[in-house]
Amino acid sequence: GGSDDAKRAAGESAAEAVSDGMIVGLGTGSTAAHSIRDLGRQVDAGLDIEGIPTSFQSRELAREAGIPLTTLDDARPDVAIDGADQVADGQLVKGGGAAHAREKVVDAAADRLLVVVDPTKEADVLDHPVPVETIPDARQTVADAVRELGGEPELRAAERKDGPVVTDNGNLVLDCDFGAIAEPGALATDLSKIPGVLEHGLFIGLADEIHCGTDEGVRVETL
Ligand code: DER
Repeated sequence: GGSDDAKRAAGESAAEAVSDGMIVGLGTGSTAAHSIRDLGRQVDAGLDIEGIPTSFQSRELAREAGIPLTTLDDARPDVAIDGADQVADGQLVKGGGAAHAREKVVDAAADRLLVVVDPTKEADVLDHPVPVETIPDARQTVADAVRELGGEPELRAAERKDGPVVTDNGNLVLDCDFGAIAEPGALATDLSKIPGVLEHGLFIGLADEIHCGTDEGVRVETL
């Protein structure tokens, strides 16, 4: 991935948009982690916010950073800050951290979604494999349906555990390579219809700003 300096620049740029009294959706991944750490420093300095985490990882990081937490049972985010695996024309592929089901709920509930990336995530056309979270029993029928749509599904293997990655929701992830995705909106709709699919990593029409960190500074695109 991109340089940590670029990721930090993006993360801190988005964190600047957070002000007193806000409820903030806290995204998952190494770039959003910089936003969480920056917000923690701002909370130490007196910023009055509450965070809604999007994964086990972002919740633990927010607790370490000292950010008071709440949930969607009690609040709605004014702004969410989250990373992406790829951005093209304002549309996202997410799910590198297998957290995209809860991320999409929080990101969609936010008034504004600020996406934090480095230049390695930017593309002209989305062509990154799309993570699809499936209930375990439906893995094969979902894989069949993905192939029908022209994708090549691959069960995401865990690193330091024998067998597959298991999500915070107890499900499995298929990384589905469709090559270049000409109509991401249409594919998103088709994937959502597959029985057994809990959520997929195409985030269509959700991003409001893209903060792209470079070694020279941050480029902010408002959508
Ligand atoms: O899992 C996710 O959706 C993350 O946001 C991921 O897409 C980006 O993670 P990174 O900032 O570590 O590259």
